[in-house]
Amino acid sequence: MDIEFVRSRFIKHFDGKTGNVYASPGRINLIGEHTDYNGGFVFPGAVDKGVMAEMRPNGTEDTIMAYAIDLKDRVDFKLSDPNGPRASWARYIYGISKEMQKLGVPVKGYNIAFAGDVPLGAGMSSSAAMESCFACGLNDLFGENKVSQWDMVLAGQATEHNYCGVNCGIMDQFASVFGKAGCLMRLDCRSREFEYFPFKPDGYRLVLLDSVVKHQLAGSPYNDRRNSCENVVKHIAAKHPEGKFETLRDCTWEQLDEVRAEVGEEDYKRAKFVLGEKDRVLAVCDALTEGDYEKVGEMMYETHEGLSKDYEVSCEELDFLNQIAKDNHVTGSRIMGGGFGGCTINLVRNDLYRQFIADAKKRFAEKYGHEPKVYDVVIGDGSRKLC
Ligand code: GAF
Repeated sequence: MDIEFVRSRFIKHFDGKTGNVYASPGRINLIGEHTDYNGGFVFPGAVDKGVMAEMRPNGTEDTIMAYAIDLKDRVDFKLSDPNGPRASWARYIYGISKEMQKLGVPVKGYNIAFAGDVPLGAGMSSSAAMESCFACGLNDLFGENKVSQWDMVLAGQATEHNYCGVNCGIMDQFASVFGKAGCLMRLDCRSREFEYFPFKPDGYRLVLLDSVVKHQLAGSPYNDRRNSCENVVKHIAAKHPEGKFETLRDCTWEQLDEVRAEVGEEDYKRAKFVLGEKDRVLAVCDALTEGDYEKVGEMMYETHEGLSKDYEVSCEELDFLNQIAKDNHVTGSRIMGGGFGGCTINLVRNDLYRQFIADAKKRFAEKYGHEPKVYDVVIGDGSRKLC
């Protein structure tokens, strides 16, 4: 994807004039899944794939003319329309525009054409890439760049909550806005403090295997998982009126055990996964600092097990890809992102890489009739204006 490609479509679909071009990436996450909305830690990085948009004020009060280049779909709508557009991609534009207005940005009518190369439904957060790209553009075109990076992260998250039906955490939008080439970022989702970790594993590489099974987070089991976690916190808080319990981050293993019978086995198992995952992120950061990639890999397998058996966000295809990784002595492998399809992320020794990929393609195709897609991870920069 390059600027000239997006620009040529922008010119063709609107009045021949050019605008400004912005880009934002999708993300990977080494470890720390479903911990963000539980006040825990995550360890993502931006990727070299994302969304690029050309945008230009069109002189109207609040008419947005939007063109999704990849879908060849055009939708025009007014920001004052209380319902907004129906097309799911256009709701991201409507939602982020409304959220930026709430932050005091005087958004007026504009034209926008955008394209992306983050694979859809792969768990690499194409939606956060859209939100942060559009937020970056609106901040620049209408807001004199006064909105902070964190406020843009929160505006993206609010877009998911208020216009797209997904009660997500802040990991994806954070990674897309703050990403830095060559670095993973450890984020404490409660305090919002974060640290860049240069990531260049000597002798290993990260590769994603995309099952091409599509997940659908909206109005879905994702929100159920979040409700389960919140339910456990509510029960623990009721038992300990002296304490302050906002998220599972505030809860101990003992407190979780105390409410096991009353919350039921399903919610218990989900909360158990989250408590373990919080510790695993910190253990992985320590292991990375020591250059102990085998330890990092062990934790990744543990996460997969928990996401599959306790959190129940895996599927047959992802469990199969994980098994293939084990069979090929891959150092670490796990589901990445929200789950219910998408990718596994694999930390693999350079000398095992070729054989692993060949075996995964062969066995997956034999079982499911198509090969998994393979993406070598390149850690790239966050949201930016290109021209
Ligand atoms: C999705 C959500 F959008 C994130 O906030 C996060 O919860 C993730 O699933 C799971 O870690 O990508």
